[in-house]
Amino acid sequence: MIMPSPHHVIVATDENFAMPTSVALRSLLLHGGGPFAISVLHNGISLDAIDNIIASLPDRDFTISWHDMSDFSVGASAFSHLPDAACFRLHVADLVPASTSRVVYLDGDVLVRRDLSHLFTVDLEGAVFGAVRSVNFPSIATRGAVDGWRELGLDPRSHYFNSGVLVVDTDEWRNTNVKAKAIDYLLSGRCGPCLDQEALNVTTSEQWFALEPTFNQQTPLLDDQHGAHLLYPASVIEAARTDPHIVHFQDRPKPWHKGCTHPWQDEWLAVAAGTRFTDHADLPQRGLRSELHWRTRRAASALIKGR
Ligand SMILES: [Mn+2]
Repeated sequence: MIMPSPHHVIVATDENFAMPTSVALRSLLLHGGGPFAISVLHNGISLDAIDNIIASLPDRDFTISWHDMSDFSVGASAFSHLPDAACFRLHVADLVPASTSRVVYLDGDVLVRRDLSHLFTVDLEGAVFGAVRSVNFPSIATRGAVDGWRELGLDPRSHYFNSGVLVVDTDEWRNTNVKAKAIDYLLSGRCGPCLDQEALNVTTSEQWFALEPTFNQQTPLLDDQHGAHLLYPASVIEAARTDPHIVHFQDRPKPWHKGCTHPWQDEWLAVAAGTRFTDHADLPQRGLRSELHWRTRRAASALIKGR
């Protein structure tokens, strides 16, 4: 009998992100597809955290492997404001068998809402990876995106992506030496606060494939401007706003923090309730009040901006 080849998924976490990572993986498995081969990159998390993540996953067809990346030198030591795990995605092509040509990387602060099979078959047209265009930073030259674009010789109009969801062609990634180039850029002293996201945008400018925004619903898409500046067809924006495949809780407060008013927090909490992680004192009770708060805030914002 020929077994279907597994869909490789990579996540990266530290001890603090173990709980949200378990929610992201649980939501992935609950929506079918697969079988999945999951690799978790971490910086020496506890056995309790590992046990809890495993016990949080539904009884589906998957394997899970653990990779301690503590020795990776581009991490917290160089960039003290972000955890090591934030740069681990650069290893995405090193941890899967050579026979695997595609890996999906997911941030720990995502909620999968639909079957992701499309991401494992979509034609990347020779690109190094697929990603979703950033809503905050529509192009390389947007202030704060790649402020050194001129010296780097980059086209200021080239689009900038959000690195929370990456569909990687591991052969192209290795062939174009993305990891080494991104690390060089991180260590060059030019890089801004978005770190490996900026480094990857510099390294692969014009070499990435644009996925539809439903695969990485970024929070600014939900405000009253609806990401109109990205000039997607209205139906594409509407699908990403109202019924996304992946919600990316990119801003704080995160759904596990007090004061979160994100409209998909309830769905995130429902998946979190099925995990082994139950003792987060910080988890708020979200009810009618916070729903009203969210709507009031959006309405007030619309009034202030006059639309
Ligand atoms: Mn994120």
